[in-house]
Amino acid sequence: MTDSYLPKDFLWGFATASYQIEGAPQQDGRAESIWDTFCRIPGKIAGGTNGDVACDSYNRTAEDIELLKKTGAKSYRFSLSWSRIIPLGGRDDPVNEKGIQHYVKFVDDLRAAGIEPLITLFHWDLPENLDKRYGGLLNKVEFSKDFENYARVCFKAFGDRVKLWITFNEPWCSAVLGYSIGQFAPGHTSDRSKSAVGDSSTEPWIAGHAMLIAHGAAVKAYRDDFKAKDGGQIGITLNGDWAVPWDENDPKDVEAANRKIEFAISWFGDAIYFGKYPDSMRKQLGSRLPEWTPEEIALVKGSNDFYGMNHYCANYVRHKETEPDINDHAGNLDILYQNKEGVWIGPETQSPWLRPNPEGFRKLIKWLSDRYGGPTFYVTENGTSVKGESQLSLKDLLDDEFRCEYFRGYIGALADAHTKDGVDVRGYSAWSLMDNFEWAEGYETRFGVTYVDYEGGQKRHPKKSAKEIGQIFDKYIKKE
Ligand code: PNW
Repeated sequence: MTDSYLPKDFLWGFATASYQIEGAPQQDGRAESIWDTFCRIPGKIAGGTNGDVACDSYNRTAEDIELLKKTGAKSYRFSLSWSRIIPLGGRDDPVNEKGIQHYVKFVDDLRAAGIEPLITLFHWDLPENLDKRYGGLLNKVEFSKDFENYARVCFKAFGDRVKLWITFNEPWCSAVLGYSIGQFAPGHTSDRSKSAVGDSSTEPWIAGHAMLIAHGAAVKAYRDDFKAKDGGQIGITLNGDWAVPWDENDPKDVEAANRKIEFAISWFGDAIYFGKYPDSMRKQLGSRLPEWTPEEIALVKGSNDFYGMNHYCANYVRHKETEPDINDHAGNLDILYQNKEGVWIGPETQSPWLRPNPEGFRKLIKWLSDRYGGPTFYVTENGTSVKGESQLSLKDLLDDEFRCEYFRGYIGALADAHTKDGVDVRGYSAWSLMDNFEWAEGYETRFGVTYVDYEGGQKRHPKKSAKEIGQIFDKYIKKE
């Protein structure tokens, strides 16, 4: 038995994102986002699918709230579709009242069900028009002004009802997967065989800088004009895995493991908490990493009320002796699943990048807490796919013991981090409430605690994990 616990009033629930669940791309005045156009590029999405229907959640909000209620969830993290709220995206473009009304009703219905909304403003689905108009994330001046305007429209419309705001979801993914590897929208890469556009030696760093400035601008707007009245909190959500040295006795591997985390997380975290980029990044990237102006530092430094942490897995990391490649965005190292003793870091899942390792969660949240002066954390995503789940019969896949075990391990590790390491954590959103459009992996990879029968009228079938999560939290959350 464990003595570890989570605080009373701990806010636990589930997470989703607009493009992954909503469908209804043309309904009520929505215009296209970069993901609508990206999905049409042949070969980008497994099975040639897209988010046109997804879970049809835009038309099934009542059903989704019922699902949440059944789990006992206290909160729901979801993202707003910028393309529904300001279809053309820009600060001089019209606001779409129908889009606003949809989310106002959804938030009211959630609250009536006793579920606290956590809103993400940007979960990757940039209005296509802004990419066309000025290059989207590559134009920090235009992008940050338009993002601030969009954020203000949202604070004004929902601010009295929403107390937790997340500006950006995983800027690393937008920057690296969208502007270097080309695996995510808008699909830039300097490899001309994969894409006609892009310069992956500079674009990811430019896009990352633009998101940081836009985040800072939105936080300033909230603090200046909304926070006193609405009393909410605002922060950014950063993704990051734990890194374990391939050879614990090799100082170069130890350093590489640290460097991996700096390139993935401190890229954004150091900017927000210290107003600078990590030295390891400056050393490798030189002038390819943007310089900070004093105005930008003033905007970005100190711009988190809380740290939103997305976390899924751990990797072994081995340093490279060679000079870093100009496109290297990881920190001149190899990412491995097995160390030199032949030990796997965790079992296989359906996602090539995801190998569960709960101890890594405890270590990383402690690492972050130490580095950033003990901020308040909300874990905004954590979850797993299951190898071969899509091939199972309905009966077998609903019995998702692998996923239950994942949650037991990870939530236990979080309670240990809170109790034994003194980490201030107040909430947790499991990814995901239901199976959904898993970006480049299409619909084959499922992360839901609810099975969605896409061919069978979108019927939702709760898996075993949907019930189990509440029991796990019940075990850890203090009653008094
Ligand atoms: C996160 N990687 O994405 C996102 O926030 C979710 O939208 C997504 O569905 C979820 O994790 C599961 O994948 C990631 O390749 C996508 O390392 C890819 C990676 C990490 C996170």
